[in-house]
Amino acid sequence: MKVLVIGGDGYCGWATALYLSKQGYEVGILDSLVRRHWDNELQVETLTPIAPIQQRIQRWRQKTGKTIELYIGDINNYAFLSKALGQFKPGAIVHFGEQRSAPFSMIDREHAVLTQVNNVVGTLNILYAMKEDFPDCHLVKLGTMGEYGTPNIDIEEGYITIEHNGRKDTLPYPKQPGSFYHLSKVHDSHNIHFACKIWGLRATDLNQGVVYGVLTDEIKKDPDSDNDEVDELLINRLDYDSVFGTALNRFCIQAAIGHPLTVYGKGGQTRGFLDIRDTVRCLELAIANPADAGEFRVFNQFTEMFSVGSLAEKVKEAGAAMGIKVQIDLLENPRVELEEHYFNARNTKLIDLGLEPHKLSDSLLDSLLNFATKYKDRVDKDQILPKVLWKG
Ligand code: NAD
Ligand code: USQ
Repeated sequence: MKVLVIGGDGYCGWATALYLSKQGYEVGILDSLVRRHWDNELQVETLTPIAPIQQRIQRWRQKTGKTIELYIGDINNYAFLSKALGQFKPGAIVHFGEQRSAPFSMIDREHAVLTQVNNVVGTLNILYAMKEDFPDCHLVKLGTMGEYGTPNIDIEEGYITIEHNGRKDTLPYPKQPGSFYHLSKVHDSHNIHFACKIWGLRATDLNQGVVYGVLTDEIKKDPDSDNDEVDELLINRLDYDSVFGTALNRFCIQAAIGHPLTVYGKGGQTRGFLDIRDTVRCLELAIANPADAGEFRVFNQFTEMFSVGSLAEKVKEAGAAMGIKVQIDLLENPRVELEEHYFNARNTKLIDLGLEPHKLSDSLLDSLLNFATKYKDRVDKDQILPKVLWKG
């Protein structure tokens, strides 16, 4: 089957494109490379030196004999998107191609507008292109667990059955997102749901939790060995700065450079997390088991729940075992969010399809800490502390 990975030059997209290619899918990557441009604008760099996309793809071909088609352009440009789809003719579209940082979306009005236009218009264009030319194609769209917020009841997978005044219905689960970025995902979900209903499109919304890790077999020098050495031309990005870096990845890199771990507020914020090796497998499972025509399916894509404070403690312990002394700082929270709350989300649908989770282990933390130590000279320490405040 032909799978177009939109956003395939990014963190989740690159790992997924290689994994699907290895599994025998015919893979295309579509990306505007705008993320590299945003890094330049913010003057931040991934911890790992990533090669240009053309070199990455060339290296993959050299190594495996597998070709990945490349389409460079913006999905907000409908003519470009429609032409690329016409050339590639996908059976499934995996859509990672969005502005994905909550702090980025909260910098100012311009960044909020950029985020919502980029994300909502891009997804709407994909829906129209599918309706026009590929009505049977399966859209696998990355949403986020943050769409739900932190309600004081259990979080279901997309829908909740409610009884009200003696009547009963199954309705989209209430959304209480915590940034203009997370809101863009809610808007996307509504648009996709509506398009499935009126045009009979098929879609899966993957409400993914926070992803950690960087090592997938495909980027290793020798994928069949236990040796963690990576191929420098295939290496994936690993963000650590306060705008694009995410909690656990940041904590490991902070530990490696001797910076106190930056826990925001009380640290009781609990989220769903998953290893990037499970991200790629979830995508494969969603593609291999497509939604029905007209179905808008929602899976919660995370494997474990942790509070950020407890993650910091785990990194401290792993550091101590490796002889790295780790300090934890409780910083004033730059965000507006609950710091102590109930959080219990269901995540059985992907497990039912066959996902075997990689639980967060000491060995994963060791490997991330080793990775961070290897590249620690590339860290710009000015990019660690948060600069974007939710209250402006
Ligand atoms: P990323 O920034 O590394 O990659 C996104 C890619 O999409 C980039 O290469 C970028 O150039 C491209 N892109 C953005 N807008 C585009 C456009 N208009 N046209 C074409 N290409 C465009 O992000 P990521 O961490 O790989 O996240 C991928 C997706 O997964 C996002 O939708 C994100 O919201 C979701 N997600 C990520 C995480 C995480 O922890 N990283 C967690 C949950 C959900
Ligand atoms: N946090 C800290 N210290 C830090 C960084 C973050 O305490 O140094 C806290 C935040 O305040 C928040 C939690 O950790 O409570 C998660 O923050 P994050 O930056 O790791 O993740 P978030 O902003 O939610 O966004 C990331 C991805 C986004 C994805 C989302 C999944 O960037 O694309 O949608 O994770 S989820 O969180 O489940 O919505």
